[in-house]
Amino acid sequence: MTLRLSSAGESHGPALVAIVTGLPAGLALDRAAIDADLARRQAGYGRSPRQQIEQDTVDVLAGLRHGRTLGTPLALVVWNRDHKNWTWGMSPWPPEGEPIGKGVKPVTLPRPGHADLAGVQKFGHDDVRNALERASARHTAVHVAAGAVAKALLAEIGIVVSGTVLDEEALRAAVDAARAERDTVGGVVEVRADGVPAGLGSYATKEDRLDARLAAALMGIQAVKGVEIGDGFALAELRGSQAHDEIGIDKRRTSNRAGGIEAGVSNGEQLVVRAAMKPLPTLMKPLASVDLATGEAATALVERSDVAAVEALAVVAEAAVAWELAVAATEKFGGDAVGDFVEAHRFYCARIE
Ligand code: EPS
Repeated sequence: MTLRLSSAGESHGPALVAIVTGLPAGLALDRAAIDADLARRQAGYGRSPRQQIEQDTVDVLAGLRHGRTLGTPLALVVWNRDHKNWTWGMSPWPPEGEPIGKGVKPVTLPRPGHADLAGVQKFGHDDVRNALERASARHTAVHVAAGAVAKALLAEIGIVVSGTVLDEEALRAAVDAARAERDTVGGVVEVRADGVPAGLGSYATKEDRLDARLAAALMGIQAVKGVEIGDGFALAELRGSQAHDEIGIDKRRTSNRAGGIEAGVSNGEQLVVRAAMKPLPTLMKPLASVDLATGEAATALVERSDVAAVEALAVVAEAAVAWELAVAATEKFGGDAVGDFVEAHRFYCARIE
C-alpha cells in the first residue's frame, strides 16, 4: 500500500481535484479541520481580491463514509467560485454562444518569472493562458486539503506539523512598502514537525532519502527557489566539531543543527525545513517582454495579482511536508486499517527505546 496523490485543475476552470490512494481504512476526517486549513491558506497578508471571491471549502466525492475512510481512493474537490466569471473563457468544451466574461482574449505577453513563455514553447500553445492556468499557485488549494488528510493520519501516531513565516513582521512591512510601489515581494517560510520517530526515510537509495523527498516536495511548490534542512547553508561555514549534534546516553541530541535528518533518515529530533519564495511575477509595473502575436517588444501581462503569497506558502509547505511524512510513515508502518498502522508504530517505538 503506497500512499499516492494526484491532482488536476486550472486556476479559473470549474474545480481543483485530488485523488488520494493508499490511505488506511477507518481514519476519521474532520471536514471543519480541512476547511480551516483552506481558510488559513487564503488569509495571508498581501493576497489579491481573488481571495474574497473564493472562500475555499472541500467536497469529498468518494472514499469516505460517515466521516471515516474506506481504504478506497479518496476524491477531494475544491470548486473555483471565480469560474462563474470565466464560463466561456475556460469552458472545457467548445464554448457556445457569444464570447463573454474573462479569458476571452488570448494572452500574448509572457511574464518574466512565470511559466508563460516556456509553457507556450513547450506545449505549442498560442494563448499563454493555456500555460498559466495550471502553472498558477491556485491549485495548491487542493494540495492543502490533501495535506490536512495527511495531518489526520500523522496525528494518529503523534506527529504534528506546522508551518510559519520566518519573520512575519518584516514580511508585513515589506508587503506594505511593495504595495505602495505597486511591486511584489517574496520571503522565507519554516515548517517544523514534532513527534517524528527516528527511522523514517532511508540512506539505501537517493529516492528513499527523506531530505531529498522533502526538498522535492517543497521545490514542487510554485515560486520556491531554495530549500534548507536544519541549518542548511550555514553548516557549510562551520567546522565538523561545531556542526554536528552530539548524542547523549538517552540517544537524544543536545542540539539540532541537522534539522532532524541525518543521511536521509529522521533521527528523532524535531524536523526543521525552510523554503525561500521569490517575489510573484505578475507586476503592476511590468517588466520587458515580447508580444508573441507580433514579435514586437512589449511589456508583460498585467493581471490581478497578489503582492505576496508568503503566508500562503507557509500553509502550503506545511501540507507538502505533512504529505511526505505521511508517505514515509505509511511506508514504514503500513496497515490496511488505521489501527494496524498505529499498532505497528507503537511496536517499533518500543523496540528502538
Ligand atoms: C495566481 C494569481 C491570482 C492569485 C492566485 C494565484 O489569481 P487571479 O489571477 O485569479 O487573480 O489570487 O491564487 C489563488 C487564486 C489562490 O487561491 O491561491 C497565480 O498566478 O499563481
